[in-house]
Amino acid sequence: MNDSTRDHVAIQSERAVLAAVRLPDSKYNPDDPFGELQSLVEQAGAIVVGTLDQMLNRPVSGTYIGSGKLEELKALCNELNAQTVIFDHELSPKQIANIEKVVERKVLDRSEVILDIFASRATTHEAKLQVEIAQLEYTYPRLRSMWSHLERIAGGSAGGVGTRGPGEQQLEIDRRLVQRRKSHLKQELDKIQSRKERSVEKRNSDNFTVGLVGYTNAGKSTLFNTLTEGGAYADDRLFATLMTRTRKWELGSGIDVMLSDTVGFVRDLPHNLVASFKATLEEATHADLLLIVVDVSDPAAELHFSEVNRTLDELFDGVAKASARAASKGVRESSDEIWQPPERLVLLNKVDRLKNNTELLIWQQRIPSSLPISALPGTTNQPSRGQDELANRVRQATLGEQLELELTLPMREAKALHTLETKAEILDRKYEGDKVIIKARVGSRLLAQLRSGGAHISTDKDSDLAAAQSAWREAPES
Ligand SMILES: Nc1nc2c(ncn2[C@@H]2O[C@H](COP(=O)(O)OP(=O)(O)O)[C@@H](O)[C@H]2O)c(=O)[nH]1
Ligand SMILES: [Mg+2]
Repeated sequence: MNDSTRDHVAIQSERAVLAAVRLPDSKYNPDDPFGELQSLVEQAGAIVVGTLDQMLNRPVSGTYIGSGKLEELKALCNELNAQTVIFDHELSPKQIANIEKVVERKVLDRSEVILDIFASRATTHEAKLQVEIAQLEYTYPRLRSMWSHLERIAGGSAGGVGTRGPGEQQLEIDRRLVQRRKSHLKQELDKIQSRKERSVEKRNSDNFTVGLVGYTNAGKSTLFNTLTEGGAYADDRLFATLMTRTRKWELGSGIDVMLSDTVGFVRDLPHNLVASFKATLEEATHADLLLIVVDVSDPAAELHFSEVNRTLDELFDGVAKASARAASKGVRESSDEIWQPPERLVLLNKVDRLKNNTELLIWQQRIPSSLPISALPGTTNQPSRGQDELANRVRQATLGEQLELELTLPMREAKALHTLETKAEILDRKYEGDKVIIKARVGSRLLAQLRSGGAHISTDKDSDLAAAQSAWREAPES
């Protein structure tokens, strides 16, 4: 396939200049006009060395950007020693060819960058198929113009940078190969999807898992790095569809959770990638807690927030129904495994960029449980904002709802006793024969975890708890 695509659309570690035309109806944050594209390009592994934009009432048809700006763009690339120019729009093959001719560098559009990110991250067979089909669909219509362009710059002879002038005949063969490949991939994808039971996998009960979700440029990766600084990467299968980074996050008091950074929402996601994105998000249903990161300094923040919530609601609704259906058919062995949606905590990020407090107050009124935060690491002059409170909230979530209970354990449950001493609040303790009776404030989730680990603990409220416990997936498999 390499011969029929531009052979180096991947931009890993290339120096890139970003370019954009701002039309009257363009969606962008005037305070951070290249923020979203920069986040995308960096996710694809390139280094952004410069930016250039132009206000226009409508795009110039042949080159999208004006001819004077195009010369400026070339000069900027020369000055900054850039290898690649990335436009914040979808460009036609002809436009790409025309721009490349002037700037004498590889030109990519926004969709190609997104495709590149998905291609480099797809891990499951299904995701790989989806991405390859998307690439064929996006690249295929561009072949003719691309090849004639490449032929021109290669002077009609074989060789040159990444070119092998294929000629008309070769072109026809390439097109047929692309079509054949595409229908083969689609068949294979159909097979996988019809086989795939939309089963609700049991969550990983060893680790409390936390997923970062939100739009691109919201600050997810920054927060991920700040919180887990220096931690080793863990190989976790949470979010396996598109490879994500997972690291241990130490919350203090001996409590660790696994934190995953995810591929973010993007505006105008190429339609043929929606399926892969949804599949990755679907894996978020297996997390214990989702941190929804919103860049409140972005004028589109409200739109982004409601889009994220709407998508999650839809997804969770679907999973809940599938889980209930499975339960009613008796597929489940016990009610312990009925799926519960992960908790959501909304993080109002980049509060340091807000010009006044009013906006923040409005957000906090709307979502009282939300947490203002700055994802940037703190400095001595400027301590980090909201991060300690975040750790507190997550620590609480790991323990579950606080219950005041009388617990009865055999003395030999030394490990469980130790865990209770460190993670619960012991109010009273007495010994009866070979049993310990403890009065404690204890998290329901902690208790369920201890029991699922095999500890024999009975409580004075076991009958009340039975119902509540069926909600915890860590509950013992009886
Ligand atoms: N001022 C400010 N900038 C932030 C904050 N969090 C993230 N950023 C910046 O926002 C940009 C996007 O962040 P990134 O973590 O890549 O976003 P992601 O796409 O959600 O992973 C980067 O330039 C960050 O430095 C914050 O709390 N305050
Ligand atoms: Mg990121």
